[in-house]
Amino acid sequence: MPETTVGETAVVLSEEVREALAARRPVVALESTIIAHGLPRPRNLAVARELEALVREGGAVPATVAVLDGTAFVGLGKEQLERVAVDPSVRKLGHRDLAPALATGASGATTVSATAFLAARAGIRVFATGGLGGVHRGWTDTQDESADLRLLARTGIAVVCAGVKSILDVPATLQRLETLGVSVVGYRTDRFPGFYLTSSGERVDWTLDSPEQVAAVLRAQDALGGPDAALIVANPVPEGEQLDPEVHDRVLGAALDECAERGITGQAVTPFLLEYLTTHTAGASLEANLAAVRGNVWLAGRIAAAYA
Ligand code: PSU
Ligand code: MN
Repeated sequence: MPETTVGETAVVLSEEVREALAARRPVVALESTIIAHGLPRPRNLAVARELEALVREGGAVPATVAVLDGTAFVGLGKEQLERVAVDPSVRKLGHRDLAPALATGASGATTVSATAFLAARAGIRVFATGGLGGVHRGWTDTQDESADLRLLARTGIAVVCAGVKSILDVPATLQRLETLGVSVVGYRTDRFPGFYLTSSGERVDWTLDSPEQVAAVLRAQDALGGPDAALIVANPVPEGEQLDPEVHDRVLGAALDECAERGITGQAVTPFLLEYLTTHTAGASLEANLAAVRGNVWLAGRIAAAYA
């Protein structure tokens, strides 16, 4: 294990991100776990680049977050982004893994929890991803609840997402978010999105219709003394691009059975289920996932621009 010194350079902002933040120009944080562990190779690298381009189209600077050789980077260069996408030794890092990774010189992609933490540290207010982690089905037995929820409960960042992943127990996750004090708004919908599906069927209490309205909520958080928890901006995948709900329910059922049979637990659960769905829907779930992520990343750029 290489010895490293964790010093002031533990978190490094790219020059572009640093300059944008200093000039109060819009910046959008992007996570890297979806790239390294959520999408099949080699498509993942193309998607990583495309997402950064989409943020720019919205008028903001992309800040993809990852840990490389024991340093946390907010804003990746071309080669760094490539490494996250192609290097199979890149681990999956939640928030609790950051300190061990920094201390041991490890490299890893950051989940929502680790990304939200590092982005907020860097002074970034808007973050885009696909679907959040949450309370897993069968949680009463396994106690599997994504660390994303705990981090969102204590991090003042707006997360644009297509709800939480539909592989989860969605009502239980919404309940937890309520308990944790995380604000949830639907973007142009009064239904909580269902990740691959336009709607999870669950209601949301608030509906916002424009990036300016979302930016106004961020300013209201500031006026209330600064955000002490996240704002979830739940942006549904367009109905024409969602996964067929009947296919979704059938294949997800089989995926959950297989996951249990194979005894897959912990960090491996989410990547396993996502990959199973991609394979067993002949790629249709992947297209729906990508459509959701693209929409979120684009909207996040707009929100960041409206807030800056
Ligand atoms: N959204 C996607 N694909 C993903 C993820 C989110 O469209 O792969 C990742 C995020 O990084 C999220 C993680 O934080 O899945 C949740 O993993 P877990 O359930 O192990 O906490
Ligand atoms: Mn988990």
